[in-house]
Amino acid sequence: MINTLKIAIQKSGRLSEDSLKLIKECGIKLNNGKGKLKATADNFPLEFLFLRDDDIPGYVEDGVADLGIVGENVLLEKENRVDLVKKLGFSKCRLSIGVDRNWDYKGIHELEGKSIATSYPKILAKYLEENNVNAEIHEISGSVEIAPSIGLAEAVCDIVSSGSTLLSNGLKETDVIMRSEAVLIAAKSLSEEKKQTLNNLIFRINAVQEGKK
Ligand code: PRT
Ligand code: ZN
Repeated sequence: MINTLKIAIQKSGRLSEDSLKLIKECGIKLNNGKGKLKATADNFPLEFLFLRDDDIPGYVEDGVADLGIVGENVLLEKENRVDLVKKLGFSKCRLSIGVDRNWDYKGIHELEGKSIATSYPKILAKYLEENNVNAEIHEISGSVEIAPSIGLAEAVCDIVSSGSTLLSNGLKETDVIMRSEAVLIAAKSLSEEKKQTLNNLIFRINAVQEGKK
C-alpha cells in the first residue's frame, strides 16, 4: 500500500525490547516471530526491518526505511540527513569522558596532548575543538573502557549509564559531552500518504507517553 511505512528497529541490543514495547503499546500487532529480518503489522500500515543500530540513520537517509528508532548518540555521530521526529524517553544514557580514578582531574584542558579512546570520534572531535583542546583520538569499536589499563589511551569517551563499567575498569566519569535517549527519525521526503500514516503513529505515541505521566 502506498501509505505503508517501513520502520527500522535494532535487531538485538539495548534498544530492541523497548522499541517493540512502544509499538505494542501503540496498539500495533507484529506478525513475524523473533529472529526474522522483516515483519509486518496486522492492523496498521507498518513494516519492520531489523538492523544494527549503526546502519539505521543511513538506511533512513537513503529511503530504504522511512522511519527508524536509534539513540541520539548514534544519530549525532553518523551525521545523516534525516528528521528527528520525537524523543522516546527510553535507553537514556550519556556520552562522557572517563579517566583514571586516581587522576586529580580538573577539567577538559587536562587532555591537551593526551590520547582518548572512543567509538564516537566525530562527536568527540567537535567537543575538543569547542574547548580548544588538541588531543589524539583513537577510534575503537568496542571495549573502550579497557583502553587506559592496556596503555592504548589515557582517557576514554564512551556511553555511560549506571557508571559501573567505568568503575570496574578503575575509571571515573569527568565530563558529560551529551545526554541521549532513543529517538524516532524519519526520511526527509515522505509522500503525503506516508506522512498521514506517520501522523497517526505520532498521535498514538503521544497518547502512550501521556498515559505514563
Ligand atoms: O549490534 P548493534 O550495533 O545494533 O548494537 P550496539 O552494541 O552498537 O548497541 P547497544 O545495543 O549496546 O546500544 C544501543 C543504544 O543504547 C546506544 O547507542 C545508546 O543510545 C543506548 N544505551 C543506553 C547504551 C547504554 N545505555 C549503555 N550502558 N549503550 C551502551 N551502553 C554500554 C556502554 O557502551 C558501556 O560499555 O554499557 C556500558 C556502560 O554501562 P554502565 O551501566 O556500566 O555505565
Ligand atoms: Zn551499534
